[in-house]
Amino acid sequence: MTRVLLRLGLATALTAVAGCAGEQSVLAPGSDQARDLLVLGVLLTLTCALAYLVVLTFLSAALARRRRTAAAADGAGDPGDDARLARGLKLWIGFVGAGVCLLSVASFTADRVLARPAASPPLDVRITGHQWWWRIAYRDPTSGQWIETANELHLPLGRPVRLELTSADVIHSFWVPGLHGKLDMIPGRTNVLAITPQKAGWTRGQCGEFCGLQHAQMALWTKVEAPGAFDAWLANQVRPAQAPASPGLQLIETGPCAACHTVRGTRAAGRAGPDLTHLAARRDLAAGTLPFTRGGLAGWISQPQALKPGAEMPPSGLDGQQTQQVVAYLEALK
Ligand code: HEC
Ligand SMILES: [Cu+2]
Repeated sequence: MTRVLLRLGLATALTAVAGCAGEQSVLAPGSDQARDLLVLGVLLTLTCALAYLVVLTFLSAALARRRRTAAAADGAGDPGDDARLARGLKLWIGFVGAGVCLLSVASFTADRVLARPAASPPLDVRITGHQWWWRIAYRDPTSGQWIETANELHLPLGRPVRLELTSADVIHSFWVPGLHGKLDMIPGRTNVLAITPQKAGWTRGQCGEFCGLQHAQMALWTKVEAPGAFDAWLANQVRPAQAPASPGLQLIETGPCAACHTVRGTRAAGRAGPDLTHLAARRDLAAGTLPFTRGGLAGWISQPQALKPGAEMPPSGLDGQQTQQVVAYLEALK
């Protein structure tokens, strides 16, 4: 029995520890805000752990003492005990009071620091949660117009970013643990999150509020890159589709795809699904459901319901050759 319990405990602990590592981790802060939150989290945990240890120590001492008293024949207490108990209690109340004050000041300060406006004008990004994908909009630095992309967030290293978060349907939650805490995306309301990324590379985010059947397949890969690389990425996103006209484009423009998807620079201007203008520049399909590959793309277009049951996209109804043509066009949307 104890061995089973021991093994279960060990397995649980290992699973928990495994969850701490890797690409989606609170313990690997990649921004000023994530670091501040981690410092606060460590302080809270250590203070509570210390209080727990003190309680356990005194509990064990009390148990041992009771055994000793019971063993003594007369059972009379030591008069010095009461005085010691009173002193111990005063110390304990002092410790708890100081701990509560410390944690209140620390969390108040962290909150103020997180709410502080950016020192330089931030980059504005709007993110809208959808069942079950992310609409992302950036402002074109030259024209000032908002341009759209989806499902992959790019941020410049070292530059403050202001994220405006909302939802188009149910409550979702923006959660990229390497960059900040979780913030809900609520229909009809805009919540703002300030982030200054400090670590280049990919980090994974995930919708943090149960939002329906495919909530688990609503990932948000985020790439923090050097300002030059970010500007080049944004300049490319701003351009209309670069793929030449082809039978695939014709199928998209005349078929049902255009009712839901936009490919800027073509007649496809639907708004119900993700913008596809630079689809081939993304690493994944359908909010992290499958990697961007030719086979994945063909499978997704033919049978989205088999890959992400419930997704708001119907099967294309295209035959094999048409599917290949559409895939060839989409692959050229760099
Ligand atoms: C009824 C609206 C609708 C129609 C019609 C439709 N789609 Fe979609 N499409 C969506 C939605 C919604 C999503 C997001 C699904 C998700 O990830 O949960 C999507 C996702 C996609 C994606 C993945 C985008 C990304 O950012 O990863 C591709 C590619 C795509 N659709 C291509 C097509 C093509 C090609 C057609 C026509 C054959 C088509 N869609 C028809 C609504 C539609
Ligand atoms: Cu969700």
